[in-house]
Order: sequence, then C-alpha cells, then structure tokens
Amino acid sequence: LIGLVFGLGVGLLLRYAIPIPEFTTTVKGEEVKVPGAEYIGEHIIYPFGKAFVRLIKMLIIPLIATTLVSGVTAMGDPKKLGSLGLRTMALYLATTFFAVTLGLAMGTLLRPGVGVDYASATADDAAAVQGKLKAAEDSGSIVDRLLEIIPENPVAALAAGEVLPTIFFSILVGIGILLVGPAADPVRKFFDAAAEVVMKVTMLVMELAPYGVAALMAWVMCTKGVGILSNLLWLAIALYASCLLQIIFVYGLLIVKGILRLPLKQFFRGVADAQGIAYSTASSSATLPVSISCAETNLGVDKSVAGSVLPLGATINMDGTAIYLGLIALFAAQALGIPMTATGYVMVALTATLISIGAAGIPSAGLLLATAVLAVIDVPPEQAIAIIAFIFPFDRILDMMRTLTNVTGDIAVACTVAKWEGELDEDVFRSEAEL
Ligand code: DAS
Repeated sequence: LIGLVFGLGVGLLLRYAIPIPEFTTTVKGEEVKVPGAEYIGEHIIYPFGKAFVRLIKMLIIPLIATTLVSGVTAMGDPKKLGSLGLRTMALYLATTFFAVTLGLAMGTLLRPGVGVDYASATADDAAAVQGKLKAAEDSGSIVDRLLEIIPENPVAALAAGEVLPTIFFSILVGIGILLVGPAADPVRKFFDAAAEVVMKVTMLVMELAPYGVAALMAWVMCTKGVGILSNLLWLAIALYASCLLQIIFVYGLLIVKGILRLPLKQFFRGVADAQGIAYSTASSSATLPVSISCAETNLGVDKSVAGSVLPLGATINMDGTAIYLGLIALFAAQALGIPMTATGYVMVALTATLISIGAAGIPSAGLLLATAVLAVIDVPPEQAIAIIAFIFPFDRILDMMRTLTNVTGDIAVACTVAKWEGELDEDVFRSEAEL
C-alpha cells in the first residue's frame, strides 16, 4: 500500500505538476518527440517495475510444478483417493467451472478493459497483436489446442514455460507417486521440500513488492494518466460482483441449501472467521489453520475430512482465482482490441480452471499466473507483461476478495464431502457459531 501511494504520488507529480521538457527519441529510424513524463516513465522507471515482474514470472513454473505435485500427493493413500478423493475433485472442478463462467459473463457484461489504450502504445505492438491473431487463426481447431495440453516432451514444456502442459504433467506425477506408495517416498519428500523452498523464494521476491509496486504505479501514471484508474475500478467491480455471486449462489443456495439442506445463516457465520483471515492475509495457505478450525468447530466437519479436503483445497481449489483469470483475459482482449471467439472463450475457461489448480495459496498467485491465460488468447509476451505490470499495484485489493472466495469454496466443499461420507455433525452445524 505504501508503494502504491508513493508510486501514485511520484507518477502524478511527474505527469501533472513538474514541467518536464519533451525528449526526442527515434522509433524505427524516425525522430519523434515524447512528453518528458512519458519518457521518464517508460525508460527510467518502468525497468525497475519490469525487473520485479520478471522476478515473479521466473517463479511461475517452479511454483506450479512443486506445489501441484505436493498438493496431489497430500491426498494421502490412493485408497482414500477413491470415494473421498474423487468426490472432492469432482466438486472442486464443478465449483471452479461455475466460477470461471461467472467471471467470463461479468467481464463480457461490464467490459472493464474497454478504453485502455494499449494497442496504440506503438505501431509495432499493434502489428504484433495482429500478427499473433493471424497465427492464432492458423493454430488449428479447439481440438488441436486441447491436445497441446499433453506435452510430447515434459522437460521441454517446463523449460519453455508452457503452463498447461506443466500442470497436466505435475498432476500425473503426483498420481504416480500416490500409486507407487512408500517406495516413492523420496520423490514425494523431494517435492514437498521443493514446494517449501519455492514458496520461500516467492516470499523473498514479494518482499520487494513495495518497490516494484511503486515503480509500476509511477510508470502507469506517467504513461497512461489518471484516466486509466477507471478501468481498474471496473475490473475490481467485476471481480467483487462475481465473487459475491459465487459465494451466495454456488456455495449458499446450490451447496448449503440445495445439497446439504442446512441453514445458510449458520454456514456464513461458521465461515466468517476464516473469511476475515483470508481477506486480511490474501493467502489461502496462511488461512488454512483457521479454515480447518471453522469447519470442525463451527460446522461439524469431522477431522478426517477437514484434515484432507481443506489442505488440498487450499492448494488446488481456487474459485476466486479462476474468476479473476477469466476477467484478466477479457480485460486484456478488450484493452488490446483482440476479438474473443467462441474457441477463445472455451480455451480461457479451460485454462483458467486448470491454472487455478496450479496457483499456490500465497498473495498475488493468481496474477502471477495470468500470463498463461493471456498466452491462450495470443497476447504478445511484452504486452502481457505490461498488462500484469499495470494491474499489479492494485492486485492486493483484488487478491483479498478472491482469497476470501477461495477459502469459502474450500469449506463449502469440505461440508459436502463430509455429509456424503457421513462425517458431518449437523447439530454442530445448526448451533450458532461464536463470531
Ligand atoms: N492469494 C491467492 C490465495 O491465497 C489467490 C490469488 O492470488 O488468486 O488464494
């Protein structure tokens, strides 16, 4: 927040208060005059912000590969993978699919990216976007795009930073470890430790967030001006509205009323503490102990279910993040003037669902992985970095709401699985939870 305010101040001063002479620079051999603030923003400030975003992009593949393998093996013994595991996974995928659909619908309705002048940034960017679009049309049918999720060479896919094939391969490795059993313990322990290491490195990088956010915020103000904030406001409105709808309709009416046939009021009182921690920490992992305590103490979920479904959910079930990924894709498409085709919508929905599985339960994980969804609608990498860099300074306020949604979804699924496994004490659920 300090970085955000500081960057906002510096950017506004440079753009509106301090008279800075025009700079002359050459674009494609031609001399062009650039307003001083824009030149300083683009060539002096942005590199610091870009360095921060690159640090984050550096972590994407390691984060997905380690946390996903570790998350899948956290399911415990393959026999548990049976009814409980499959029911849990089926429910996670169902709630996430509803979430992505909600996010895409809201993004289409509110159109938060319209009016962001990215495509006109430079002529060659626009050409790059067109070029990518042409390539996209030639990239074959939806079936070809889906087949691309299966990596012919997983190491090459990891090295190339291809997110979907990495997710696909990581889930298979996790299942393989489970099926091999104790003999695979060294591999399982390696991935558990590697996940911890990568999370720690991510936390280190996030220590730089105030400086990165300040640079990115100042760059946005210098180059785009305050008008751009209205687009971010619409993005926030679209996200908060979609998350509230997901919480009220999917978790409330569909799951608690529809499937559990239990009182809504007690559910929302029961999850309130976990929601408060999720909103303030913006981290599902940090909220996990409170989620487990709320599920057991307030909602009557047996320890055996809470102890397996919730840690898994904190790693692979992120409905708020899935909503966000769908919204970011539409935001970028609208900002860059990339038309969204039906194939585009399907690929974004599938990618957002799969990537929300791979996102770690740490602050801004959802935004870190958004580049993979932007790649699916063929946003040129430089433009993707610019969009992520532009949103990053504001991501915290968005992350708080999507983490609250993620955690609420995890607990709703835990109650349902507990009910189906006959491990839900409905008297505890019905009792008034202490707030
Ligand atoms: N902050 C992530 C979480 O902990 C969610 C996200 O970044 O999208 O759930």
